[in-house]
Parts: sequence; structure tokens; C-alpha cells
Amino acid sequence: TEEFPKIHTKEWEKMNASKKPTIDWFKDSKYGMFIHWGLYSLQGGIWKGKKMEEMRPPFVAEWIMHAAQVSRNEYKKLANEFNPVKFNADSIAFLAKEAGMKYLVITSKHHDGFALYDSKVSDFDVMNTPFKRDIISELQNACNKQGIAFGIYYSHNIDWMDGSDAQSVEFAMRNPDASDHEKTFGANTWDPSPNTFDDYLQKKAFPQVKELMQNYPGMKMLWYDMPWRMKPEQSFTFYKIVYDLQPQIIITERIGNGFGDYFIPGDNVIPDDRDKITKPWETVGTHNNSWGYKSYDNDWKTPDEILYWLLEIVSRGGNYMLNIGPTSEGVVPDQSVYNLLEVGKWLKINGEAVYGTRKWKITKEGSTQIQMKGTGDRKKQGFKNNFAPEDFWFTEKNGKVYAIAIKYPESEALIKCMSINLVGNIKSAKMLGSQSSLSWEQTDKGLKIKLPRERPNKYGYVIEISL
Ligand code: JFZ
Repeated sequence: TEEFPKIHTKEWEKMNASKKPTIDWFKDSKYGMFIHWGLYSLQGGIWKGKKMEEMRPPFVAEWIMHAAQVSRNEYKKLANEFNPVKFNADSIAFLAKEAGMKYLVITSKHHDGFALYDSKVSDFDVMNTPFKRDIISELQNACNKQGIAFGIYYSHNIDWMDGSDAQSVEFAMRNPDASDHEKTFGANTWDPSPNTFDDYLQKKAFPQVKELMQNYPGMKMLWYDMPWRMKPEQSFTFYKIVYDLQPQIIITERIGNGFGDYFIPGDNVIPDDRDKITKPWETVGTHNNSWGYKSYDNDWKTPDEILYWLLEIVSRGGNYMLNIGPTSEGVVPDQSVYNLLEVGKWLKINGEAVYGTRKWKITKEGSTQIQMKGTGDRKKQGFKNNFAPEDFWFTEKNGKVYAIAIKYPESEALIKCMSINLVGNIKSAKMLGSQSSLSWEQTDKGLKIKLPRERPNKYGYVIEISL
């Protein structure tokens, strides 16, 4: 980041300015779908009978090639088995729509180097599988039909097939105790590509990003991953290739060296109020504990837990992009579908309190949950579904404040919103999804509101307060 002002500042600022409409759209959209899908989905986290946890961390299924130290030749053969005949782009776009998501980002190429689209740059692509269908194109068309904005993830830095020296170093970036890692798991034994990093950039990554820009017009976002080891000039080139062909696209700051348009606090990380975030931001979340499909991980975030993440994030002014990992057949696991649709039902009634809102001066009251930091097992992070009726999250929009609760009070129909008394001047209050206007009383202990008997959705409610 320190290096960034030294190169192309003026040019970058000009390019950055062209993205204003997309940034505004992004800040209003709030909720999106992330899709991790590729050859690794065939294994579901198991390589020759061994689970990832018996091999090398990180234990996310899209890292199976690294975890099992699979040689490039052996890994390449998986392409002969890739035939997800049940994949239906329309039903995935429809799922996103019904889930209340406004955009969708799919892995066009992950760290294993396999392209899910028709690439003329590399043979290691979906057209060289029995499936022979351009997944990126099908999904983009399906999203266009549903009015879901479309974007792609592209692993610009790590490419185990064609990149260089991509061994446990990536892990070292995240884990300062990499030497322990080597002691525990041994040195890497696989055969990384002989290409230099620069060869890889010139011959594969830059040309692939360019062809993606040429072949899939009208995209909204590009999710580059892993800023580690990128030189400022290289990050800049990745930014400019996109700008030259699709100037509206906004780019993650994981491009490296400060060139991104929006900030990613970390995987499954809700930023702390004290973090000084200057760019629009997005938290990405796993649904279980893996991005790619993991056959034995059934530790799904429940609907109210997903709602909790969404509220924590939106009340702080950010976006939430929640992941699905389709199987080798191209289907989304049932529990994942069910949970997304449950949240979608909540959003159909309460979406007013989410979309287009901004951070209010108070983000939250009540103290049920803790801050969660870091990727990984959410139970280890201390998550319990123990929401209380005293917990409220707040957002604001057009002179209205939304007080959002995940839990109804059990017997009393009277709730107290302590924070609201700070604003004075209340004109009216109502519950979203209910016709009756509510009576309220401003006390020195906060706003007391008498709730209607209706329960528009089982996962809590929103009081819309007009000021
Ligand atoms: C990366 C990938 O390695 C992973 O497979 C997945 O695609 C995820 C969305 O992104 O993993 C990261 C990258 C950066 C951080 C954590 C995980 N980080 O900065 O905390």
C-alpha cells in the first residue's frame, strides 16, 4: 500500500472515478452470492480416501490439490471426469433471486488454474472436459434474465498448474507460524510449474483476464484474490486490463498494492468498529466451513445465523456475499438451498431495512454475540444461536430508522429500543409486513413500542421508525 502512490496515481484516480455508478449500486445492493466451483468439487474434500484434515491446512475443499500435494499431471486428469450434468444456470440464478441476493460472483479460475469458461489461452478449461459447456456464459445469461448482477472471481496470483513457486508460501502469508506448519506437515513435495511468476502473468493471467473482459461484457465486479507478492506494476496492469474493456467493473482490493475499488475485511470477518475502513466493503462468508463443496461438512449456518451475519454487516455499512459450493453434479446441497430461501422469505418482508440503507449512528444494541475473526469453524469461534429480544441492529434510509430484531419477545408485546431515544422527534412507527400502525412511548429509558400480534416472519421483525 505504501508503494501505491508512487506509480500511476493520476491514472488510477481517473479510472477509479469511472466506477462511481457501480460503487453506488454496490452500496445499495448489500447481499450477494459467491460460488466456488471447479475440479476440486469432484473430490468434496477427500483425496484417495483421506480427508483434508488428515493432510495440510487450510482445510477448505478448493485447496485439495495443495492439501494432498497432487502432481500437476495427476490433477489435470480430473478434467476427464468433470461432467456436472445436473447443472442448471437458470435454477442457480433463480435461487439467488429468491434468496434476496442482488449479485453473483463465480470462480472463473481458482488456485488450481482450471478455467470454467471457454479459454483460448489455456487448454486447462471446461471445454476440455466431457461437459464442454461454458459455465460462465450460461450463468451470466441466466443472471441477466433474473436481473442479478454478474461478476467473476479470478485467482490472479496463485496458479498451481501454471504459476510458479506456489507451495506453502500462501499459507505462510496467512499464518506467521509457517515454520511450525512445515514441521508438522513436512516440506512441500509436489511439482509446481517451472514457469517464472512473470511468465505466468504474461502467458496466462493477463491474457485470460483480457479474454474474460472481451467475452463477457456487462459485468459488475471482478474478485481478484491474494495480494501477497504482487508488485505494484503487476497489480496496476491487472486493474488496467479490466478498465480498458469494462470501465464500469469494480475490483477487490485483493488485487494488491492499494489498487482496489472495494475492501474485503477477511473471510468470515466482521470488521471491528475501530477498523478505519475508507472504501466500500464486503465480507465474504462460507455457508458451512468450506468454500468448495465438502461432502462431509454439514456444519451449516442456520437461517437466523445467516441473518445475524447480514445484520452485523449491513448495520456497519457493508455488504455480505455468502457462498455456495455446488457438487460434482452441479447441484447446490439441499440444506444450503433451504437456508438461503428462508432468509429470502425474511427479506421479502423486511428488505426495506436492508437494501439501499446506510449505517446509522448506532449500529447495534444488546450484547448477545461476540466479534468473529478469521476463517474456520464457527463453533470454535464461539457462535451460539442465543439471540435475545433486547438485541437490535439499526440501519437508516430516507429519514427512517429501522430497528431490526432476530427474536420476538416471548410473552410481552412491549419492546424497548434504548438507542432510539437519542433521536427525539418520532413521527410514526410500524412493523414491516404488518398493516397496523403501532403505539409507542418515548421514555427516558428508550422507546417503548407495543408490537402487533402478527408475526410476519418467524425469524424476527423490523420496526420502521419515521423521524
Ligand atoms: C482465499 C482463497 O485461498 C480461498 O480458497 C477462497 O477462495 C477465499 C474466498 O479466498 O483465501 C483467503 C484469502 C485471504 C484471506 C483469507 C483467506 N485473508 O486475507 O484473511
